[in-house]
Amino acid sequence: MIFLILFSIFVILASTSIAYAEDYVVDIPFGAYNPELNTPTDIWYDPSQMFVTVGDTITWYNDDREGHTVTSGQSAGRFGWMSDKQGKFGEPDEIFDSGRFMPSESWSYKFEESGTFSYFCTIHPWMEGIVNVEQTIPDYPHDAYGNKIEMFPVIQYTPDKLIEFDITWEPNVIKTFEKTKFIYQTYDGLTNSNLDKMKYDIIITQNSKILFRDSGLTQIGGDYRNFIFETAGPIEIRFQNIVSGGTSGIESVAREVVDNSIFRTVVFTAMVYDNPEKTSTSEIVIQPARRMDIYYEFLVAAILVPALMLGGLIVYMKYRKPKKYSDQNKFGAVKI
Ligand SMILES: [Cu+2]
Repeated sequence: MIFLILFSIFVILASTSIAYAEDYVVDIPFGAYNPELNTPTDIWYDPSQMFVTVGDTITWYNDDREGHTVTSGQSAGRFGWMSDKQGKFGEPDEIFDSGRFMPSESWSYKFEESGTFSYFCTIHPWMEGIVNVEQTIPDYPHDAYGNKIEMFPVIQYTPDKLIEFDITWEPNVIKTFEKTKFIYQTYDGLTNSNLDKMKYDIIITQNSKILFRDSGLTQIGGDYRNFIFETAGPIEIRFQNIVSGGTSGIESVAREVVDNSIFRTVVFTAMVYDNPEKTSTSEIVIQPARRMDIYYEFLVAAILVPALMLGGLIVYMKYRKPKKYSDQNKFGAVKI
C-alpha cells in the first residue's frame, strides 16, 4: 500500500513537472569569432540545433573572446559573406535579435510560438544555428476552436434533436503518429435509449481535406474507428447520412420520425498535436545536448525510486514467513 501511495505521488510529481517550461543553454565556444581558427567541431553555436517546446527559454552564453549576436533570419553562410552581393552578412527577419553581447555575457529568449527559427551572428555571418519550437502538448484535449474539452463523452444532437451521438477518443489528447481510437454511441434523442443498427458515414477532415471516410452500422448502440494522424491541427469528425435501421424494437414517437428521416449529420471537432516522440521521417533526437541539472536529477529519481521500491518488495516476498497450507490451498490446489 505504501508502495502504491509513494508511487502515485511520484507519478503525479513526474507528470506535473513535465508541464513546466524548460530552460536551455547554448554555448558560443571560444574561436567562434574566427572562421579560419574554427572550433573543434565547426560549431559556432553549441548545440547548433535545438528542439524545444513553446514557452521554453534558451540562454546563449558567450564563451568567446569577441562580441556576438543571436539574430533570427538567414545567414550568408560560411563563405557567402566574402561575396559582393547585397545582404552578404545575412538577412535578419526581425523575430528576435540579441544585439551584440560581449565575452562572458549571455542573452536569453523565450519562445512563445512554434516553428523553425534559423539564426546567425550579424558580426560573424558564418555563425549559424537553428531552433525547432514544438507546440506544447496540453494534458487535456481541445476542440478545433481551441476550447478545452472538459468532459467525455462529447455529445451532439442531430439538428432535429432526435438522435444523440456521443463520442470519446483514446488517448484523450490526440497526437500525430499515434493511434487514436474514436468510440461513439447513438441514442434516441427523446427516450435516451441506445439506438442499435444505426447506419452512418464517418468522415474525418483536416484542413478541408478528407483523411478518412467509412460507412458503418452501430452494433449494441455503438462502434469505433482507429485512425493515425500525420499532421497537427484542427480536425472535424463528421457523421452523416445517419439512418436508423429500425430493428431495435424501441417504440417511441421519436423512433418513427427517425425512421422517416434519411439524412442527418452531427459534427465533432478536435485538435491534433505534434508528437514530440514520433516523426514520419527519421527518429530525431529530441533532447538537446544540454538541459538544466534538475532534469537529470529527476531522471535518476525516476529510475532509482521505483527500482528501490521493487527491490524492497522482492526482499520482503523472499524472507516473509511462508503462509499456511490452508491459505495456499485457495490459489494453488485444485478443488475436487
Ligand atoms: Cu559573432
